[in-house]
Amino acid sequence: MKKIQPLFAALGLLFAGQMCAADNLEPGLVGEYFDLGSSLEDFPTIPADQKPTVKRVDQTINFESTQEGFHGTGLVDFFYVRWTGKLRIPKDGNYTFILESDDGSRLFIDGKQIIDHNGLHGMEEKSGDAELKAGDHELKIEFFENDVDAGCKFSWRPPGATKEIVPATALLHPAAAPAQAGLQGEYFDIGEALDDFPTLSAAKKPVLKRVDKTINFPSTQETFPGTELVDFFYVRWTGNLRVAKEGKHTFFLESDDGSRLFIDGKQVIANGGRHHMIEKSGEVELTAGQHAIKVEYFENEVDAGCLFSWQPPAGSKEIVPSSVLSP
Ligand SMILES: [Ca+2]
Ligand SMILES: [Ca+2]
Ligand SMILES: [Ca+2]
Ligand SMILES: [Ca+2]
Repeated sequence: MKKIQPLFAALGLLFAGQMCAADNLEPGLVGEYFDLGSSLEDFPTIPADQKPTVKRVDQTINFESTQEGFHGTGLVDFFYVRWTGKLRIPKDGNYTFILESDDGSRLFIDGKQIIDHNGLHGMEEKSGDAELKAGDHELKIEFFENDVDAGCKFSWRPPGATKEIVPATALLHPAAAPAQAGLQGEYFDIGEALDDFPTLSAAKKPVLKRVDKTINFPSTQETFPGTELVDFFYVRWTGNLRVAKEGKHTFFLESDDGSRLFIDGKQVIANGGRHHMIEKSGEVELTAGQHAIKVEYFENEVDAGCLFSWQPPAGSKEIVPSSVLSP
């Protein structure tokens, strides 16, 4: 059994991940924990603009009674928790829900109260039934602790099944917004002629910091796109490159004036010195996954441009797309 269980757990997670990817939901409920600081006899009224003391995703609501800090939150007494998200019902039928809590708790499905287990009490159960259609339903659970012991467990009994803690695969919340794509660009105004990459003092601050989706700046004598920089500047782009398929990757930097590329701290392209729009390339074997990337570029004067391209294994040459870059 010991060997089999992790496999089942892994498959379960994989399945849950695939199931949720399409509708942008992830397992678990959003838990908002409020420290209230004074005794409670029933559910508090929380002002809409009050920020929670702790906000996190709880995979299940299966919190044993404790007199210590409440399961990683540091909250001991006089607190209130609101869990929200979706309840994924696998098939139509009559579902029994059970809240066991110290002190009060209550359950809402699609805005309708199913369990009212309020007031001050020990770790006691209360149940409620709901006739539900297969699919996702709005879920809200509230819980408060006055003092001494605190615990809260949310279980169900689906049609024809036995009582169990409602699993994370049935509790969902909207996925966080995907991480911004592109590279972090730091633009430095050097203010004097440059023969090559400048050495910046640690104290030197960029005049501009932004995320550039791609490095795709054709040559111009005007201001460098989106900046006020014309001449005598230096740019450092940093972030991660996501490689889909292991193999030989060719990278290209075409720039006026100099540029260079580092991957995982190793220089892949040297295109330094003063020059017109000239392209240089470098090849590197990369494993699938994330790689640290740094592109440096400087402009002395007159024309300024920088283009960063690649040719992945079995692909054609293109500007490195924002979808594989993260700042
Ligand atoms: Ca307590
Ligand atoms: Ca209590
Ligand atoms: Ca220029
Ligand atoms: Ca130039």
